[in-house]
Amino acid sequence: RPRVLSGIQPTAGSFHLGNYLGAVRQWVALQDTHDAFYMVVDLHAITVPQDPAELRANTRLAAAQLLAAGLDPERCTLFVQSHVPEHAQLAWIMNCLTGFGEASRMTQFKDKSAKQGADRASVGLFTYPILQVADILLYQANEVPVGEDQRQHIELTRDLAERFNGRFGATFTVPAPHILKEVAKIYDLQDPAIKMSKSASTPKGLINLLDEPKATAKKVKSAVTDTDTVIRYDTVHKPGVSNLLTIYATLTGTGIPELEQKYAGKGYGALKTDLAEAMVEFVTPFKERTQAYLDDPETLDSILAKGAEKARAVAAETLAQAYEKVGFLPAK
Ligand code: AQP
Repeated sequence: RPRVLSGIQPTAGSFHLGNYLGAVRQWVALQDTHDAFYMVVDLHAITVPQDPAELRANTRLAAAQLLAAGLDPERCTLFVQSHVPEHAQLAWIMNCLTGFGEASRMTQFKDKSAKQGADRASVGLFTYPILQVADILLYQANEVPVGEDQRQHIELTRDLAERFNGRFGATFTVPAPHILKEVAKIYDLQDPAIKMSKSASTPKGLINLLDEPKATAKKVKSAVTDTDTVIRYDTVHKPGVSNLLTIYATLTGTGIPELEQKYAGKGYGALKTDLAEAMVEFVTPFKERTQAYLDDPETLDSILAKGAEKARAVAAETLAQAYEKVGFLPAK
């Protein structure tokens, strides 16, 4: 079976709809066809300041949401990044293989550091993509299921895998991005020119999966569309409507052409009402399942401990190979 690896940050509060449709939903599907490794990336989270108690709680919350979304510890390996020290160890080697200029070209760093003020951004935020490289290469992943915003980081991963292999001999699998075109970028409900994101979206533009279902329905109903009335998929002229169609089609497993037909001659109100209902149907049990995992932290922690053990077995083997290739003297 080909292998997949992906990660998600332990965000305060909740995953948002972009995280779910762009990434987590694919993770669930890939469990059946791939040897799947998924992690909560707490090392990545501390690239911006975190309250320690909240970080710990959010790490459990992220794991609970992943299980609620359909990850099954019997069919995939679910773990917490800091439980596997090899991530930081391989990241150091990768840091030393990356050019400063090369790292400086990462657009996500430019965006995020611009928001914080370049001087205040941490060096960790700068090297974040390189830690991501290590995350992926440690597991010899063939594919990495992510949203479009991660494409550049996967390119960097490929470059560094090839560079290491070229310099030291074949060691790492060169991974490919697994990005589903239709859902690669879910847009903000209030500003369909920007991606839905926890840092850039306003509360009304962002659907948090654990929000009150009623509040979510309200956000869908007040989504920005356009002054036209036709329900048609056209990302250039009708970005707001197209985004709603994408979300609706994916959540309900309906084709977009079918939806266009269904709403022919109907107004935006009808589409929004139906989508709001579909959203409520999705988030209500999701919220309940998440809570059930949170109410039983012992079970949750033991799932994560088993996941870490499985992950470490793979990561340690890859790291040992990399250490040997680089020329580190083995500890006797
Ligand atoms: N709007 C989106 N559409 C599709 N996919 C998305 N992802 C994020 N936003 C969208 C994908 O979600 C996965 C987990 O992402 P993360 O843990 O890196 O979270 P993030 O990127 O920090 O989420 P945000 O909201 O995008 O955060 P900020 O605001 O900090 O940039 C990834 O696979 C990502 O592609």
